[in-house]
Amino acid sequence: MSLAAKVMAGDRLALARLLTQIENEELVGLDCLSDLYPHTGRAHLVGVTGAPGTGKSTLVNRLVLHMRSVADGKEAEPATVAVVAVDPSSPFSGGAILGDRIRMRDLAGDPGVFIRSMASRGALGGLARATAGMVQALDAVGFDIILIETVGAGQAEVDIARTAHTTVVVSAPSMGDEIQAIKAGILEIADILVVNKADIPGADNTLRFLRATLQMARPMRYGRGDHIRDQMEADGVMWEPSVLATVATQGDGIESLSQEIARHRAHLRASGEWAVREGERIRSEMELLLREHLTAQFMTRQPDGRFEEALERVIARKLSPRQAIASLLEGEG
Ligand SMILES: Nc1nc2c(ncn2[C@@H]2O[C@H](COP(=O)(O)OP(=O)(O)OP(=O)(O)O)[C@@H](O)[C@H]2O)c(=O)[nH]1
Ligand SMILES: [Mg+2]
Repeated sequence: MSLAAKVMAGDRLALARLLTQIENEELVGLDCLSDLYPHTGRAHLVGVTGAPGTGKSTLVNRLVLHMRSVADGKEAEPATVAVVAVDPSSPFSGGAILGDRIRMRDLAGDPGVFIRSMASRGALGGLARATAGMVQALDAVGFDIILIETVGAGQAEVDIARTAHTTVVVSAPSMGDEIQAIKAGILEIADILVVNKADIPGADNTLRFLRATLQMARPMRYGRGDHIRDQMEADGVMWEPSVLATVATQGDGIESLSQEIARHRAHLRASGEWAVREGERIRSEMELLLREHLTAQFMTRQPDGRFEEALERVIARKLSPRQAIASLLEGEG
């Protein structure tokens, strides 16, 4: 049986192996992913992002437990859930992965749950690509909901969160996260805002601050001239991001969060935004692949040292970047 067939038959070991191949960008894994691609497109992809230590993993763990314990909509069975946790592997947080795994132990043995941690070694661009690939594989095998945990510290993480249908941004009181979140442009991508650690004094301030900021940011959020969105705004079917308080360690607010995630999915479906986001997602994935492919092709065709030579001339201000690229491209033909 081929790897793709095994994975589709529900072989978890084969799935784990495939995810490793995708993470390492091995050709066999990427080919297998192409075979699985026609089966993707059904899962609800939910990004959970926020500053380090805000409680994302604890929250995700609780969410999974909750989602596995309630019926999914009209269907009698609970939704099946997969988690992809992207852990920054700085020397200081090396223990985080182990910690996450221990917290996830409650879920071991449930065939409706699959959890995968990956360390962010190497380039973040590669990480975003690997994450997208792993999510596609989990989508293809039929998980209803895929939670993607990333540390929202910069643009690369924001890009990962952007591959989701629904983005949950997690803050915690008195950590200066609010400012950081705005800096990283993370508020703009939030469909749901969570103030976790609501048991800590100061949580009310954070809630108020985020609600006020959201009000101010709103006119800018969809002001990009996208006519479908403009029309949706005019029709009054625009999603209003909500701000929820949770205490992940105690499970407080988890049910509301889970319901809000489901409500957002229903909104995306009903408004047509699901298809819009799907189109944007796939377009940016294809454009990224094309860019990488063309760049790699161009670089391999360059005689040794020619690009570096041009780079030096740009650094010395003898050429502009535009002129340098134009002359390199000219030299090609
Ligand atoms: N007081 C309080 N502590 C919490 C709450 N949720 C999580 N914590 C604690 O906060 C710490 C960080 O929790 P994690 O779930 O690992 O946070 P994280 O955002 O996943 O962290 P990174 O993945 O390292 O960015 C742990 O010690 C948790 O027990 C909460 O609601 N209240
Ligand atoms: Mg975590």
